[in-house]
Amino acid sequence: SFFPGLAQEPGKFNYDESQVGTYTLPPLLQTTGGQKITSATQWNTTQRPALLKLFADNVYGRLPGKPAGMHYKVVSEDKQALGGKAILKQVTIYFTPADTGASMDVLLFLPKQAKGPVPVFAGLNFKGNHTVHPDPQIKVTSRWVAEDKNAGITGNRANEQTRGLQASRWVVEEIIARGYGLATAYYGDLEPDYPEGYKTGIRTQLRKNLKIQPNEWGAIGAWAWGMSRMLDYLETEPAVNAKKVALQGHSRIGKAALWAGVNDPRFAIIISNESGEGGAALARRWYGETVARLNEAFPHWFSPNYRKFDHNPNQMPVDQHQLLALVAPRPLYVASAQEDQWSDPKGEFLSAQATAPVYALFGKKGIDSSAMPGLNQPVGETVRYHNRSGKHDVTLYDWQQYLSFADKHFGQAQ
Ligand code: GTR
Repeated sequence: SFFPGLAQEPGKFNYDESQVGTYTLPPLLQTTGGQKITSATQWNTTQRPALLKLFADNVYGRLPGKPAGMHYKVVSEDKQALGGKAILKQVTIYFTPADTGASMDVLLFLPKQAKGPVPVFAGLNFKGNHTVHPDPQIKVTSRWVAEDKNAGITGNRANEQTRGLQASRWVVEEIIARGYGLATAYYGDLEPDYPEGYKTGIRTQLRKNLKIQPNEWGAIGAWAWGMSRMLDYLETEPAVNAKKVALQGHSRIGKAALWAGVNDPRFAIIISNESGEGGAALARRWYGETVARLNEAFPHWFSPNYRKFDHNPNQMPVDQHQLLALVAPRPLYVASAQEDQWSDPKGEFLSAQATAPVYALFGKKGIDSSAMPGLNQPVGETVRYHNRSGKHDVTLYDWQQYLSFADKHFGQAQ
């Protein structure tokens, strides 16, 4: 765990279905002023912008736009990666006109055999690009990384021994074999994940004399913003079909992927892998992690306004099913893991299921049944859900579902 003590602490929270109690979710198809939403046009012009603003002002904070002077530099390109099956490219995105200021290193794998621009999975990683795959040419991050005694990460510095450390979470060979590309960057390039991390991250780098406002973006906002900047770059890459970019995120990065996905309609598919509280899970359902615990453990993730709801999530003007509904009409995949009760699999399912009436406005089918599906049994069409057996993680099983989901909605990649 990133935060010592957390492994024991969640045991003190509610894991008893009989204690969840009752709650009323804020309506999807009615405005705060009481107006009923009955068409896709009304959703797009009235309800969607209103909800997006409520999430920005009360939960995640406001996002800035694309900075002027942003530019890209190719750092390396290998046309014979993965034993000749892939192109491996490393590109640095500079957020300012200078090549010395704020930047993000993108690692891109593309299938070699592609006949044209390919669909791509995009997402941020937790420990540096060099941990995504053991290929020795991938640059080892020089940024702050979280301590990990088991992996030999001490002094907040990455090392050669951590190459490929997270490879099981990215299944690069599988993604390439199915005809997709993969674009990833280290989330710490945007903001190091600790309470004071913003001081060296883009929130400070992009704005001198940052004074944190009540609806200021937090680290989740910074990571989400970086995802959109990665997409800006992908739009300039001729080998990529930027209209077919599926954004994937796990856990805290899953919360950020949802926030990026609802703000940036260019992302064609959104995938939340065990994003839990502050992500896909309903806040009003008292089970597993709570808003209070989230804000106490991670005071830098959300906007200061979110703290107002620490002890009364019922007072929030929104709940997370509304965030998921903002993905509509685009395909959305919400995934849970059974042993990850901290993320509240059922609360993630109910939230995904609740979006069905919004997808219906667009003639799309979400999840019909309100019954939690069995283990490893994905359900739903344009909104899909599974509860995988096993622990909090991203596995080959998860990726196989995402690849098939992308095949279905993008048309087979190869
Ligand atoms: C936990 C946190 C969760 C989730 C997770 C992760 O400590 O309580 O909300 O974000 O970290 O990112 O792995």
